[in-house]
This record gives sequence, structure tokens and C-alpha cells, in this order.
Amino acid sequence: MRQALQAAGHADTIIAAPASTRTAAEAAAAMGCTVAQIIKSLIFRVGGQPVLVLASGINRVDPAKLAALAGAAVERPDAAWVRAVTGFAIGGVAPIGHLTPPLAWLDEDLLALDPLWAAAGSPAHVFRTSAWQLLDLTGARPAALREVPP
Ligand code: 5CA
Repeated sequence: MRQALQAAGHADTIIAAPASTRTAAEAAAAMGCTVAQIIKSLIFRVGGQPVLVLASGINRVDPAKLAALAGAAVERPDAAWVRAVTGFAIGGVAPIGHLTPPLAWLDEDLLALDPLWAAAGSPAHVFRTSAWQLLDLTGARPAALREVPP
């Protein structure tokens, strides 16, 4: 993960957190930021292929919106498949350095927030980044993916 960051020309901002960063809420508490500033790197299975959605920690992704963008049915894979395609265990899935480079979308709400923190491949490591750097790093396209509560 550190190598992927450096190879992409991103500063090495990885931090070994003083407490668990397994969930967005835990990561926010550990880093002293808002939950919105924590990036969830979520893997969906679309047409059999991994798709990465980078979402704000406070948002839920609407699978119907993702299906409309991707043009195929969206499934939530199990933890074993996530590990097989990314090389990361749930709770530590990073936005980059995946075994299978996924198509990616970025929750547009992240564009208004800075800095952002994302998992760095473990449930106790995060790195500081920005939405613009993530777009560059992952090739993600910004999109309206947030589930709107009824
Ligand atoms: N380290 C934190 C903050 S960066 C983190 O990785 N958060 S996360 O949201 O990206 O990862 C947890 C997500 O994994 C959950 O939101 C959930 O969507 C997904 N998840 C949790 N358990 C499972 C499971 N058993 N199978 C598939 N996905 C799961």
C-alpha cells in the first residue's frame, strides 16, 4: 500500500493510528476529525467485476444509483471475495493498491471536504489525502451516489 502511494507520486501520509480505525466512526475518533471526512472504500460486484466506491463515512451508497451508472446489476460481495480481488481484509480496504484494479466512483460529497482520511490496508492505519488526489490516484469519477433517506 505504501509502495502504491509512493509510485503514484502521493506523499507518504500513512499513520499508524493510536486506536482502531476499522470502522469510519472509530477512524474519526482516532484521527480527531468528523466521520464525514473518513473515506469508506467500498467494493461492489458489478457484472462479476469489482467496482470501488469511495464514499463519505456518513453516507450510505444507493445501489440503484450505482447500477444506473455502471449499467449492470450491483451485488454486495462477501468478505472473502473482497479480500481475493483487493488483497485487503474488510476494515482495511485501501482506495489504491488493489490486486485487481477496479473501476471507481467517488461520492461527490467528498469534494467539499478536506482533509480526508482513508484506510491504508489495515484496520489500524490510515493516510491523509484529498478528493482531488483520490480522483487522480484511482481514476474515479465523481457521482451522486448517496442514499437519500425517505
Ligand atoms: N477503516 C475503515 C475506515 S477508512 C473502513 O475500512 N471502513 S469501510 O466502511 O470502508 O469498511 C467497512 C465496510 O465494509 C462496511 O461499511 C461494509 O460495507 C463492509 N463490510 C463489513 N462487513 C462486511 C462483510 N462481512 N462482507 C462484506 N462487506 C462487509
